[in-house]
Amino acid sequence: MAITFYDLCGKDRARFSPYGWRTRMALAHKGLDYALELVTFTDKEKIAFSGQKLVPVIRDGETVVSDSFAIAAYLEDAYGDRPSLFGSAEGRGMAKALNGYVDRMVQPLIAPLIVADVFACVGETCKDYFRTSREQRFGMTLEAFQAGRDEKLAAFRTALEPVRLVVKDQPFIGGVAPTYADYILFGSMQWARLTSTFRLVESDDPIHAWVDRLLDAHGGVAREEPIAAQVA
Ligand SMILES: N[C@@H](CCC(=O)N[C@@H](CS)C(=O)NCC(=O)O)C(=O)O
Repeated sequence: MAITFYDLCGKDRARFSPYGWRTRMALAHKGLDYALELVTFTDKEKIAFSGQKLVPVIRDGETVVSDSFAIAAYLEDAYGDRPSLFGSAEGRGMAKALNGYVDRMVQPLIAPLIVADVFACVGETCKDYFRTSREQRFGMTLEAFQAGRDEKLAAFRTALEPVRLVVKDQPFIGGVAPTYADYILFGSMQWARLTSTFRLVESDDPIHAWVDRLLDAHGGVAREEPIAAQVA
């Protein structure tokens, strides 16, 4: 069965979605080939068949799955003969807890550090949509939301402490090799790394070394992605 992966893209086909990276790493982990369909912020009719408006989406034969965690769970079940994303039922539960933690507690702390930089990486035809939708969400301009980011950094770094405590003692959350639990927070770090030159963690932070290890995982698929911030 051929998988089609619908991933978000910005300017110059840049793929920086944190959720898209979770799926991209999951597909690489499973060693699955796929056809790629890039979807811009204003091009969502491409995923109308999924019955919702967010990417990532995958289509695998007759099966359509949206939401990055649901996609990981689907891939785990449908491709049980490939390397496991969760390790066990217990691992799946722990990964889901981390997914909720990153979505609800970490992502909201990253957005005010980089959102105006992300805007610079969005394609011209999507800029109005991105600005209007995000400014409505945040209740202020992108620039005001990102202002004073140096002062907001400490809260973000503190929120990483639960993961830092793990990866200072072992290479990955998953142990000696990465699992889906790693890809969840990695997606957020990769989002910032690709769209902004703002330094989220110091180079001596164990989180920095962990990100570096994930950039090398699966043939370096994450490191190969061009840094949109440099061309924006
Ligand atoms: N819970 C979803 C969230 C997906 C999501 O928010 N995707 C963003 C891209 S990062 C999106 O499609 N945004 C479209 C928009 O803002 O119009 C997941 O884990 O996949």
